[in-house]
Amino acid sequence: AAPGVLSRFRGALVGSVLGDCIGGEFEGAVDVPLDRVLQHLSALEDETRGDGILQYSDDTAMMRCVADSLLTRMAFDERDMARRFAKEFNLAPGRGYGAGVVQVLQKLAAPHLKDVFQPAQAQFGGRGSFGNGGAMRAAPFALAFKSRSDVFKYSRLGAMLTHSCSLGYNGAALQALAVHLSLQGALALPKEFINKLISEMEEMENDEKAQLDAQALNLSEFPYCSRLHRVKELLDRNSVSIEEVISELGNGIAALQSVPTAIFCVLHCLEPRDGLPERFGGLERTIAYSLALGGDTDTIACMAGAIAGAHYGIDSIPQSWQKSCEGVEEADDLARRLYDLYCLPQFEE
Ligand code: R7I
Ligand code: MG
Ligand code: MG
Repeated sequence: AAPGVLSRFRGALVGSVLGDCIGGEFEGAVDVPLDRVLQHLSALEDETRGDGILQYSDDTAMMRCVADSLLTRMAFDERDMARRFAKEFNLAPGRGYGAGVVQVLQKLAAPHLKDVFQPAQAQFGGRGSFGNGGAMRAAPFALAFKSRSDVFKYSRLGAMLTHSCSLGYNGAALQALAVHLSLQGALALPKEFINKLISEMEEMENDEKAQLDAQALNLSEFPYCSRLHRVKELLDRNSVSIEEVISELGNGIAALQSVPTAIFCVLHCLEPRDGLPERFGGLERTIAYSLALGGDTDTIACMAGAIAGAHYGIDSIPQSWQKSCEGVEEADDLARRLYDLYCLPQFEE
């Protein structure tokens, strides 16, 4: 039976934390043999290792700030969210933040900062960051807002607190949209799922700022749409190698090289795959496959984990995996509370 809505909410945030914690092992690795991935995953089943041994990184730390802010303010409040990012960074600066975003987080800590979007706009010579830091924390927007337009609007604004380049915030909106659709069961029809993403991104990228950024970075006119078309082509092939996925979609720290990749991982792993254990369910396959791509593995697995968790639900996630990762209980609690908020009629705008 298809999972219920609450199970999907919990699966989304827990799946995101698992991807971050489990994927951290291979972040930045160029070549990750599948054997090593499976070894890493089977070690999670070892009861003698102790609970919460795999620590979460900036991906989860910032996702928690987003969820906490939306829950406390019962709306998107940019000042509150910015303050939480800065406070969290100050408390635990060693969680593996991107090299550039650290400057933004330090500026956001200034008590009398007038415009909380300004520090992000000063990044990278004024163009802003195109990193995937906005996308990695975007899932809670899909759990907090019902309408697609609100999910879009607020996930973009939330990303703009650190990423003012359109590639950065549009990547966040794409990730939030993928979680939004997955929560509604849209992955039951994978072709329609990807077509919906493409048509929504066509509208989003048909925008002056998006076109200027794409031009300045020497990209095609509709960068996300063209990557999503490549996702579609790869899905249509009989067999796809890891090398092809990396060269067609990327596995890097830029949102453009990781959000469509994460979406591909989820779609590709809807079915059993050669080389992955038969006993694996879809969420386990998705995370294992994301790790095998190498590169920005914690973030790609975190984003793929959120989309897949929203599809398969919390009961698809092995207990041993949940016990191995720091912050799972907290993420589960945030998901339950976001579900309660989602069910409140007054939260509809
Ligand atoms: O995007 P961001 O928060 O980093 C997230 C990543 C995830 O993988 C996390 O797991 C963590 O490891 O970091 O942080 P940013 O510093 O804004 O962007 C990440 C990196 O992308 C930067 O440090 C740059 O190397 C690169 N980058 C750019 N390089 C040149 N020009 C981002 N934007 C630009 C740019 O405009
Ligand atoms: Mg990280
Ligand atoms: Mg990362």
